Amino acid sequence: MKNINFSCTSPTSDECLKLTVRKKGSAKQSMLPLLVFALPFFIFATTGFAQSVGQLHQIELWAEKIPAGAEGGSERFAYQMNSHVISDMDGSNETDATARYVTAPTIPGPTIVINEGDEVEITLRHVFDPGDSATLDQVSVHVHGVHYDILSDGTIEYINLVQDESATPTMSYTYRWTAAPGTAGTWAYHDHNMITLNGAEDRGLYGALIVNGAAETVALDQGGQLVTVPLSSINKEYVMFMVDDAFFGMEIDNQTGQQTPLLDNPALAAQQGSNVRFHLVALGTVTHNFALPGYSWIDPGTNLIISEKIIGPLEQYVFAVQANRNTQYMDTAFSSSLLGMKGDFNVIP
Ligand SMILES: [Cu+2]
Repeated sequence: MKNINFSCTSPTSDECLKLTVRKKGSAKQSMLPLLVFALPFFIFATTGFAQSVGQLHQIELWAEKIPAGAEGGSERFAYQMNSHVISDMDGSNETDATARYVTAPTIPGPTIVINEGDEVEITLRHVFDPGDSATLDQVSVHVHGVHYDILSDGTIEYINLVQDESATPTMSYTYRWTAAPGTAGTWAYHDHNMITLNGAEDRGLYGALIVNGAAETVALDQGGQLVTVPLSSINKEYVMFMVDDAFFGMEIDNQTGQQTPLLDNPALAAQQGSNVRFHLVALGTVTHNFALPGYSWIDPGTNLIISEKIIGPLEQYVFAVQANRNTQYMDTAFSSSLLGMKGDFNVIP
């Protein structure tokens, strides 16, 4: 009783007892309507959640050493999708999506496409050959944009103060990501632990995660006309990584889900009239100025029609166009243009 009525100087006085009783009674009276009022919402919220809950992606990713290019240079490493199984959260209704990916380690690594509300359980295996200089190294997956706890950061103990979160030659490591509401977007993932504290993304260990929003729409410029189309009308995705001196890409055919890695400054091709979404992901340290002459697009989150975009280190940018003319995509920033960061965008009649 003392705890209930703080305003009483003497808890045993008549006035205090009256106050306390009145408070207890009023509390009971006020709780009941609240419960009656809240219960339907609670039931609605739980069933609503059960219906709208996303899917579970169980992924096994390999990190491997690949042969250096003809031009030599330092050792290269790459991720390979070994298996990707999509199911309901309880593991029922499994679909095997592994056939979407090429059966080889690739730079860039596989693009993981999920929906807002989904969860990813990604097990990384370190599969370098014995004798490789990196054999004793740790390798990891560190992702941007989605939610995870400290054990899925993909960093080493020196950084995260908890433990090394790496696959080693003898142990795999499993990371768990949640594409919580608000995480829709295109995000980079990369190694954080091999060779340096910042990882070996510069040697090829990087890829993208696309989180498609619930009921997401895409704004398109159709001959100067601003139109909004559903995500399902996008025929092709181009994930274009801008490293410091070249574009590296991944093409995704949305009809089949099939992914094709595209090496440096690749030629892109799309059917006349088809809708193409670009996902630009800047890795490295320089600022880029992306342009697609002859095209303009809606700057997402605005109603502005623009025709080039500055993208800083570690930024990402997503926009869509309708293919209607041949051109070149390019980075017109001074040093990038000197390096020839551009490629063809061909439209197939
Ligand atoms: Cu990063």
